[in-house]
Amino acid sequence: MKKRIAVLVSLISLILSAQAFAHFQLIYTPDAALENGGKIPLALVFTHPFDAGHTMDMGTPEQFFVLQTRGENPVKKMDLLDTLVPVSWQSLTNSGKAFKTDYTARGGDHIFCLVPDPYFEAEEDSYIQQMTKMIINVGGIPGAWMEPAGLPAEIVPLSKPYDRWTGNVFQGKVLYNGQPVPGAEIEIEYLNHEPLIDRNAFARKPAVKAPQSSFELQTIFADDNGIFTFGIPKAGWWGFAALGLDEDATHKGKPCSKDAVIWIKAVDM
Ligand SMILES: [Cu+2]
Repeated sequence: MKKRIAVLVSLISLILSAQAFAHFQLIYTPDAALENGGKIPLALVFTHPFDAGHTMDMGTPEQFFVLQTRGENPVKKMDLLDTLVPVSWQSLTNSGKAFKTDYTARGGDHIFCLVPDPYFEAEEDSYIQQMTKMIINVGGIPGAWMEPAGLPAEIVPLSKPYDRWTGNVFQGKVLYNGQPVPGAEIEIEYLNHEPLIDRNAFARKPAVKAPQSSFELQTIFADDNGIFTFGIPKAGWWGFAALGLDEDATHKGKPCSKDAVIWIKAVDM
């Protein structure tokens, strides 16, 4: 019996430690390429997207803003921090503090940028801060999706992030303080449980089932110029997280992983 409990405990800690590497800061809205402008919902959730697993409590973000870009017009920055409404988001295993807001999108690109409050991961006695971007377009009017947003850590798309067919590749460039990060490690997850934004919850039913846990969290590396390439196997939202971009970074005297996250949506042809 004791042995069985020991096996169980080590199994559980294995599962927990595997999960600990798959945090993803999400900025979610249902559609990336909109035909018409109007009000769209946004949800900020710090979670494990493939299995809609443990959802972490978010603190009040340091920054949340949108860059509105349209043709040659100057970029307009709009602060969205004050619009955020705290919610309790239900994962398949727990609930965590998250945020929601509504946003009125007009023609062009809208580059949403989030600098979260660093999250304390007690198990690792360190912090995680995932600077996150998500880009939508309204009406096919060109915008500045390819320009850096100026975040301390960020992934700059080299492929238009909202025009990917399933089977296309997505390319991005990892920057830290504006400089490319050679060989950056990038984790990739599929948003496998649809966020039910009205219910502050993930759908229980997954879109796909992984044959083995390696497939839940894919790993690739950037090249010497900080550029990575990923072939998109399925329609839906994909998250890319470049991890630990500054080995020396600390927060409140403890190590802090400075990560850059981007979300893109592919559709079937
Ligand atoms: Cu995790």
